[in-house]
Amino acid sequence: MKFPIQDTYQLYIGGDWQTSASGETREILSPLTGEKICRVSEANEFDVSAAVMSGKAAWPNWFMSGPRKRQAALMQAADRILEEAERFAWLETQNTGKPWRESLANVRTAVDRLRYYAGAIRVLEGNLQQVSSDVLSMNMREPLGVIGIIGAWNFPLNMFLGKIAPALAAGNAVVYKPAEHTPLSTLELARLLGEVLPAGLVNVVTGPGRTTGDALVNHPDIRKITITGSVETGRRVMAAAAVSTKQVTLELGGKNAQIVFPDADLDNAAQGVLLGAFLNQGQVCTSGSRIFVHRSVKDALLKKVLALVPMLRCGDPYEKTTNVGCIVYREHLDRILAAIEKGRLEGTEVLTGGAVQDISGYPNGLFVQPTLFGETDNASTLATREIFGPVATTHVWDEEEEMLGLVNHLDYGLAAGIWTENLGTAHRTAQAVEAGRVWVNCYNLFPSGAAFGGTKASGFGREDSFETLLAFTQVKNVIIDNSRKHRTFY
Ligand code: TXE
Repeated sequence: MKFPIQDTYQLYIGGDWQTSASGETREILSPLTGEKICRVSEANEFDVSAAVMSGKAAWPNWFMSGPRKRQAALMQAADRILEEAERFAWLETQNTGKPWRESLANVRTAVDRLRYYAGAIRVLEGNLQQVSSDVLSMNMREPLGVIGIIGAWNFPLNMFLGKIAPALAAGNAVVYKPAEHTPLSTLELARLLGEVLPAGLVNVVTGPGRTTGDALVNHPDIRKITITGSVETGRRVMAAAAVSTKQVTLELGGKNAQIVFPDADLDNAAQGVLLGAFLNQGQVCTSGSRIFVHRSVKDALLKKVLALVPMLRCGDPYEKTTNVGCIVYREHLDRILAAIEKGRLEGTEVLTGGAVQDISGYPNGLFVQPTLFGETDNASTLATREIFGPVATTHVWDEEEEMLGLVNHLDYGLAAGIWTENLGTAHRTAQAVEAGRVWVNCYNLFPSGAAFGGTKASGFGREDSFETLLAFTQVKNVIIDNSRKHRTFY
């Protein structure tokens, strides 16, 4: 299996490929081989402005075409993407190094998001109030205009489609900036979308956050910014967006706890703990990297978890049996290895993993072993900083109240997992944890319709749900007075 990749990608603006104003390009490297995959253009403020202008020209007609036509176009886009699912999955794996099977699952999830919002737009309604026999007040939902979207590199394909789908469904246009290292699937998807959607509705500008991203955030005609990234970047973007009174949605990662109660089904919990900590090589904002296990079941759980480790097959991502691929870029691999080393220096025992993984045929591949630390100091760097790699720590607890204090003491508040057979325990704990998403007896499920997002430093705003659609609209109130009577002020 192999699909074509262009040598150089230009910017996708107004339904066409355009050379960047500066003419500058950047090399995109394969995390599997370290070799160049392609080159992409670097957009500066003039390019961003051109993209915003084309969005501005496109969205009014798109909105006025009505929900039925918008639904049909989004459904058509979904069908077309699914027809080429294997190609998009292949491209995603080339650029990210994640297992091909996982990339394929990502394509299906993303297609489901398009279909979800295509359906949702048909039931999006305003409301009407009869103020008096003569006066009607109507609250009507309208789009915001042009939305600036900034993606991260861990799920490039999902992020692109999942973020643009509600914005487009609501009648907006988008200017999307993918992460520096992973623009490939986005650019190829933009080409396909251009065959189905009106020109100018979806624009893609590639380039660094500090220049291209910044130009997007500062552009006066962008009405809203939505970003997935680090806490530092999110705060910077929010501050910049305030200058031109833009709305923002921030999805900023986490340091998430998986809580195992004494009555948990330990076989289920052991599998879930592995999936929660190591899916996508741990490069997941919801990664369940802090495992809080009750002392009475600690040995039994760890024994089961360690027995399952051989099921994590790290290798050629295109092999059907591989379920652990590589890290997206070298500097990030170095950060992960440094975090592991720091953990060792802090005196924490490595129960499994802890080193790079040699994979035959990929001498330059960025592979690292799934790594589980034993009992970890809750105040250590290892236990408090988001590592965003396949690294998890064990935390043993005795008292529920104390455990919840430790779970909640970090600034992050994105996700948590609860493993128990008792519904009361599950319900009580789900309410007590400070997180926007709580899984009970499962982990890392992301169905369309389930509102996803964080609290505290993990950000705000919700994705993947009807709430998201609403957040890409604003309410316009229209009052109609049929009395023809001049009303007085009081
Ligand atoms: O993130 P950045 P990086 C966390 C994770 C990871 C760390 C660093 O812990 O190790 O962040 O990753 C764009 N104006 N997450 O350096 O810099 C940037 O170009 C506008 C968690 O990649 O936050 C990219 O497109 N945009 C996370 C995006 O922001 C700017 C996913 C994210 O990059 C910008 C990614 C600026 N000033 C990293 N600066 C999650 N929530 O899942 C950067 N960007």
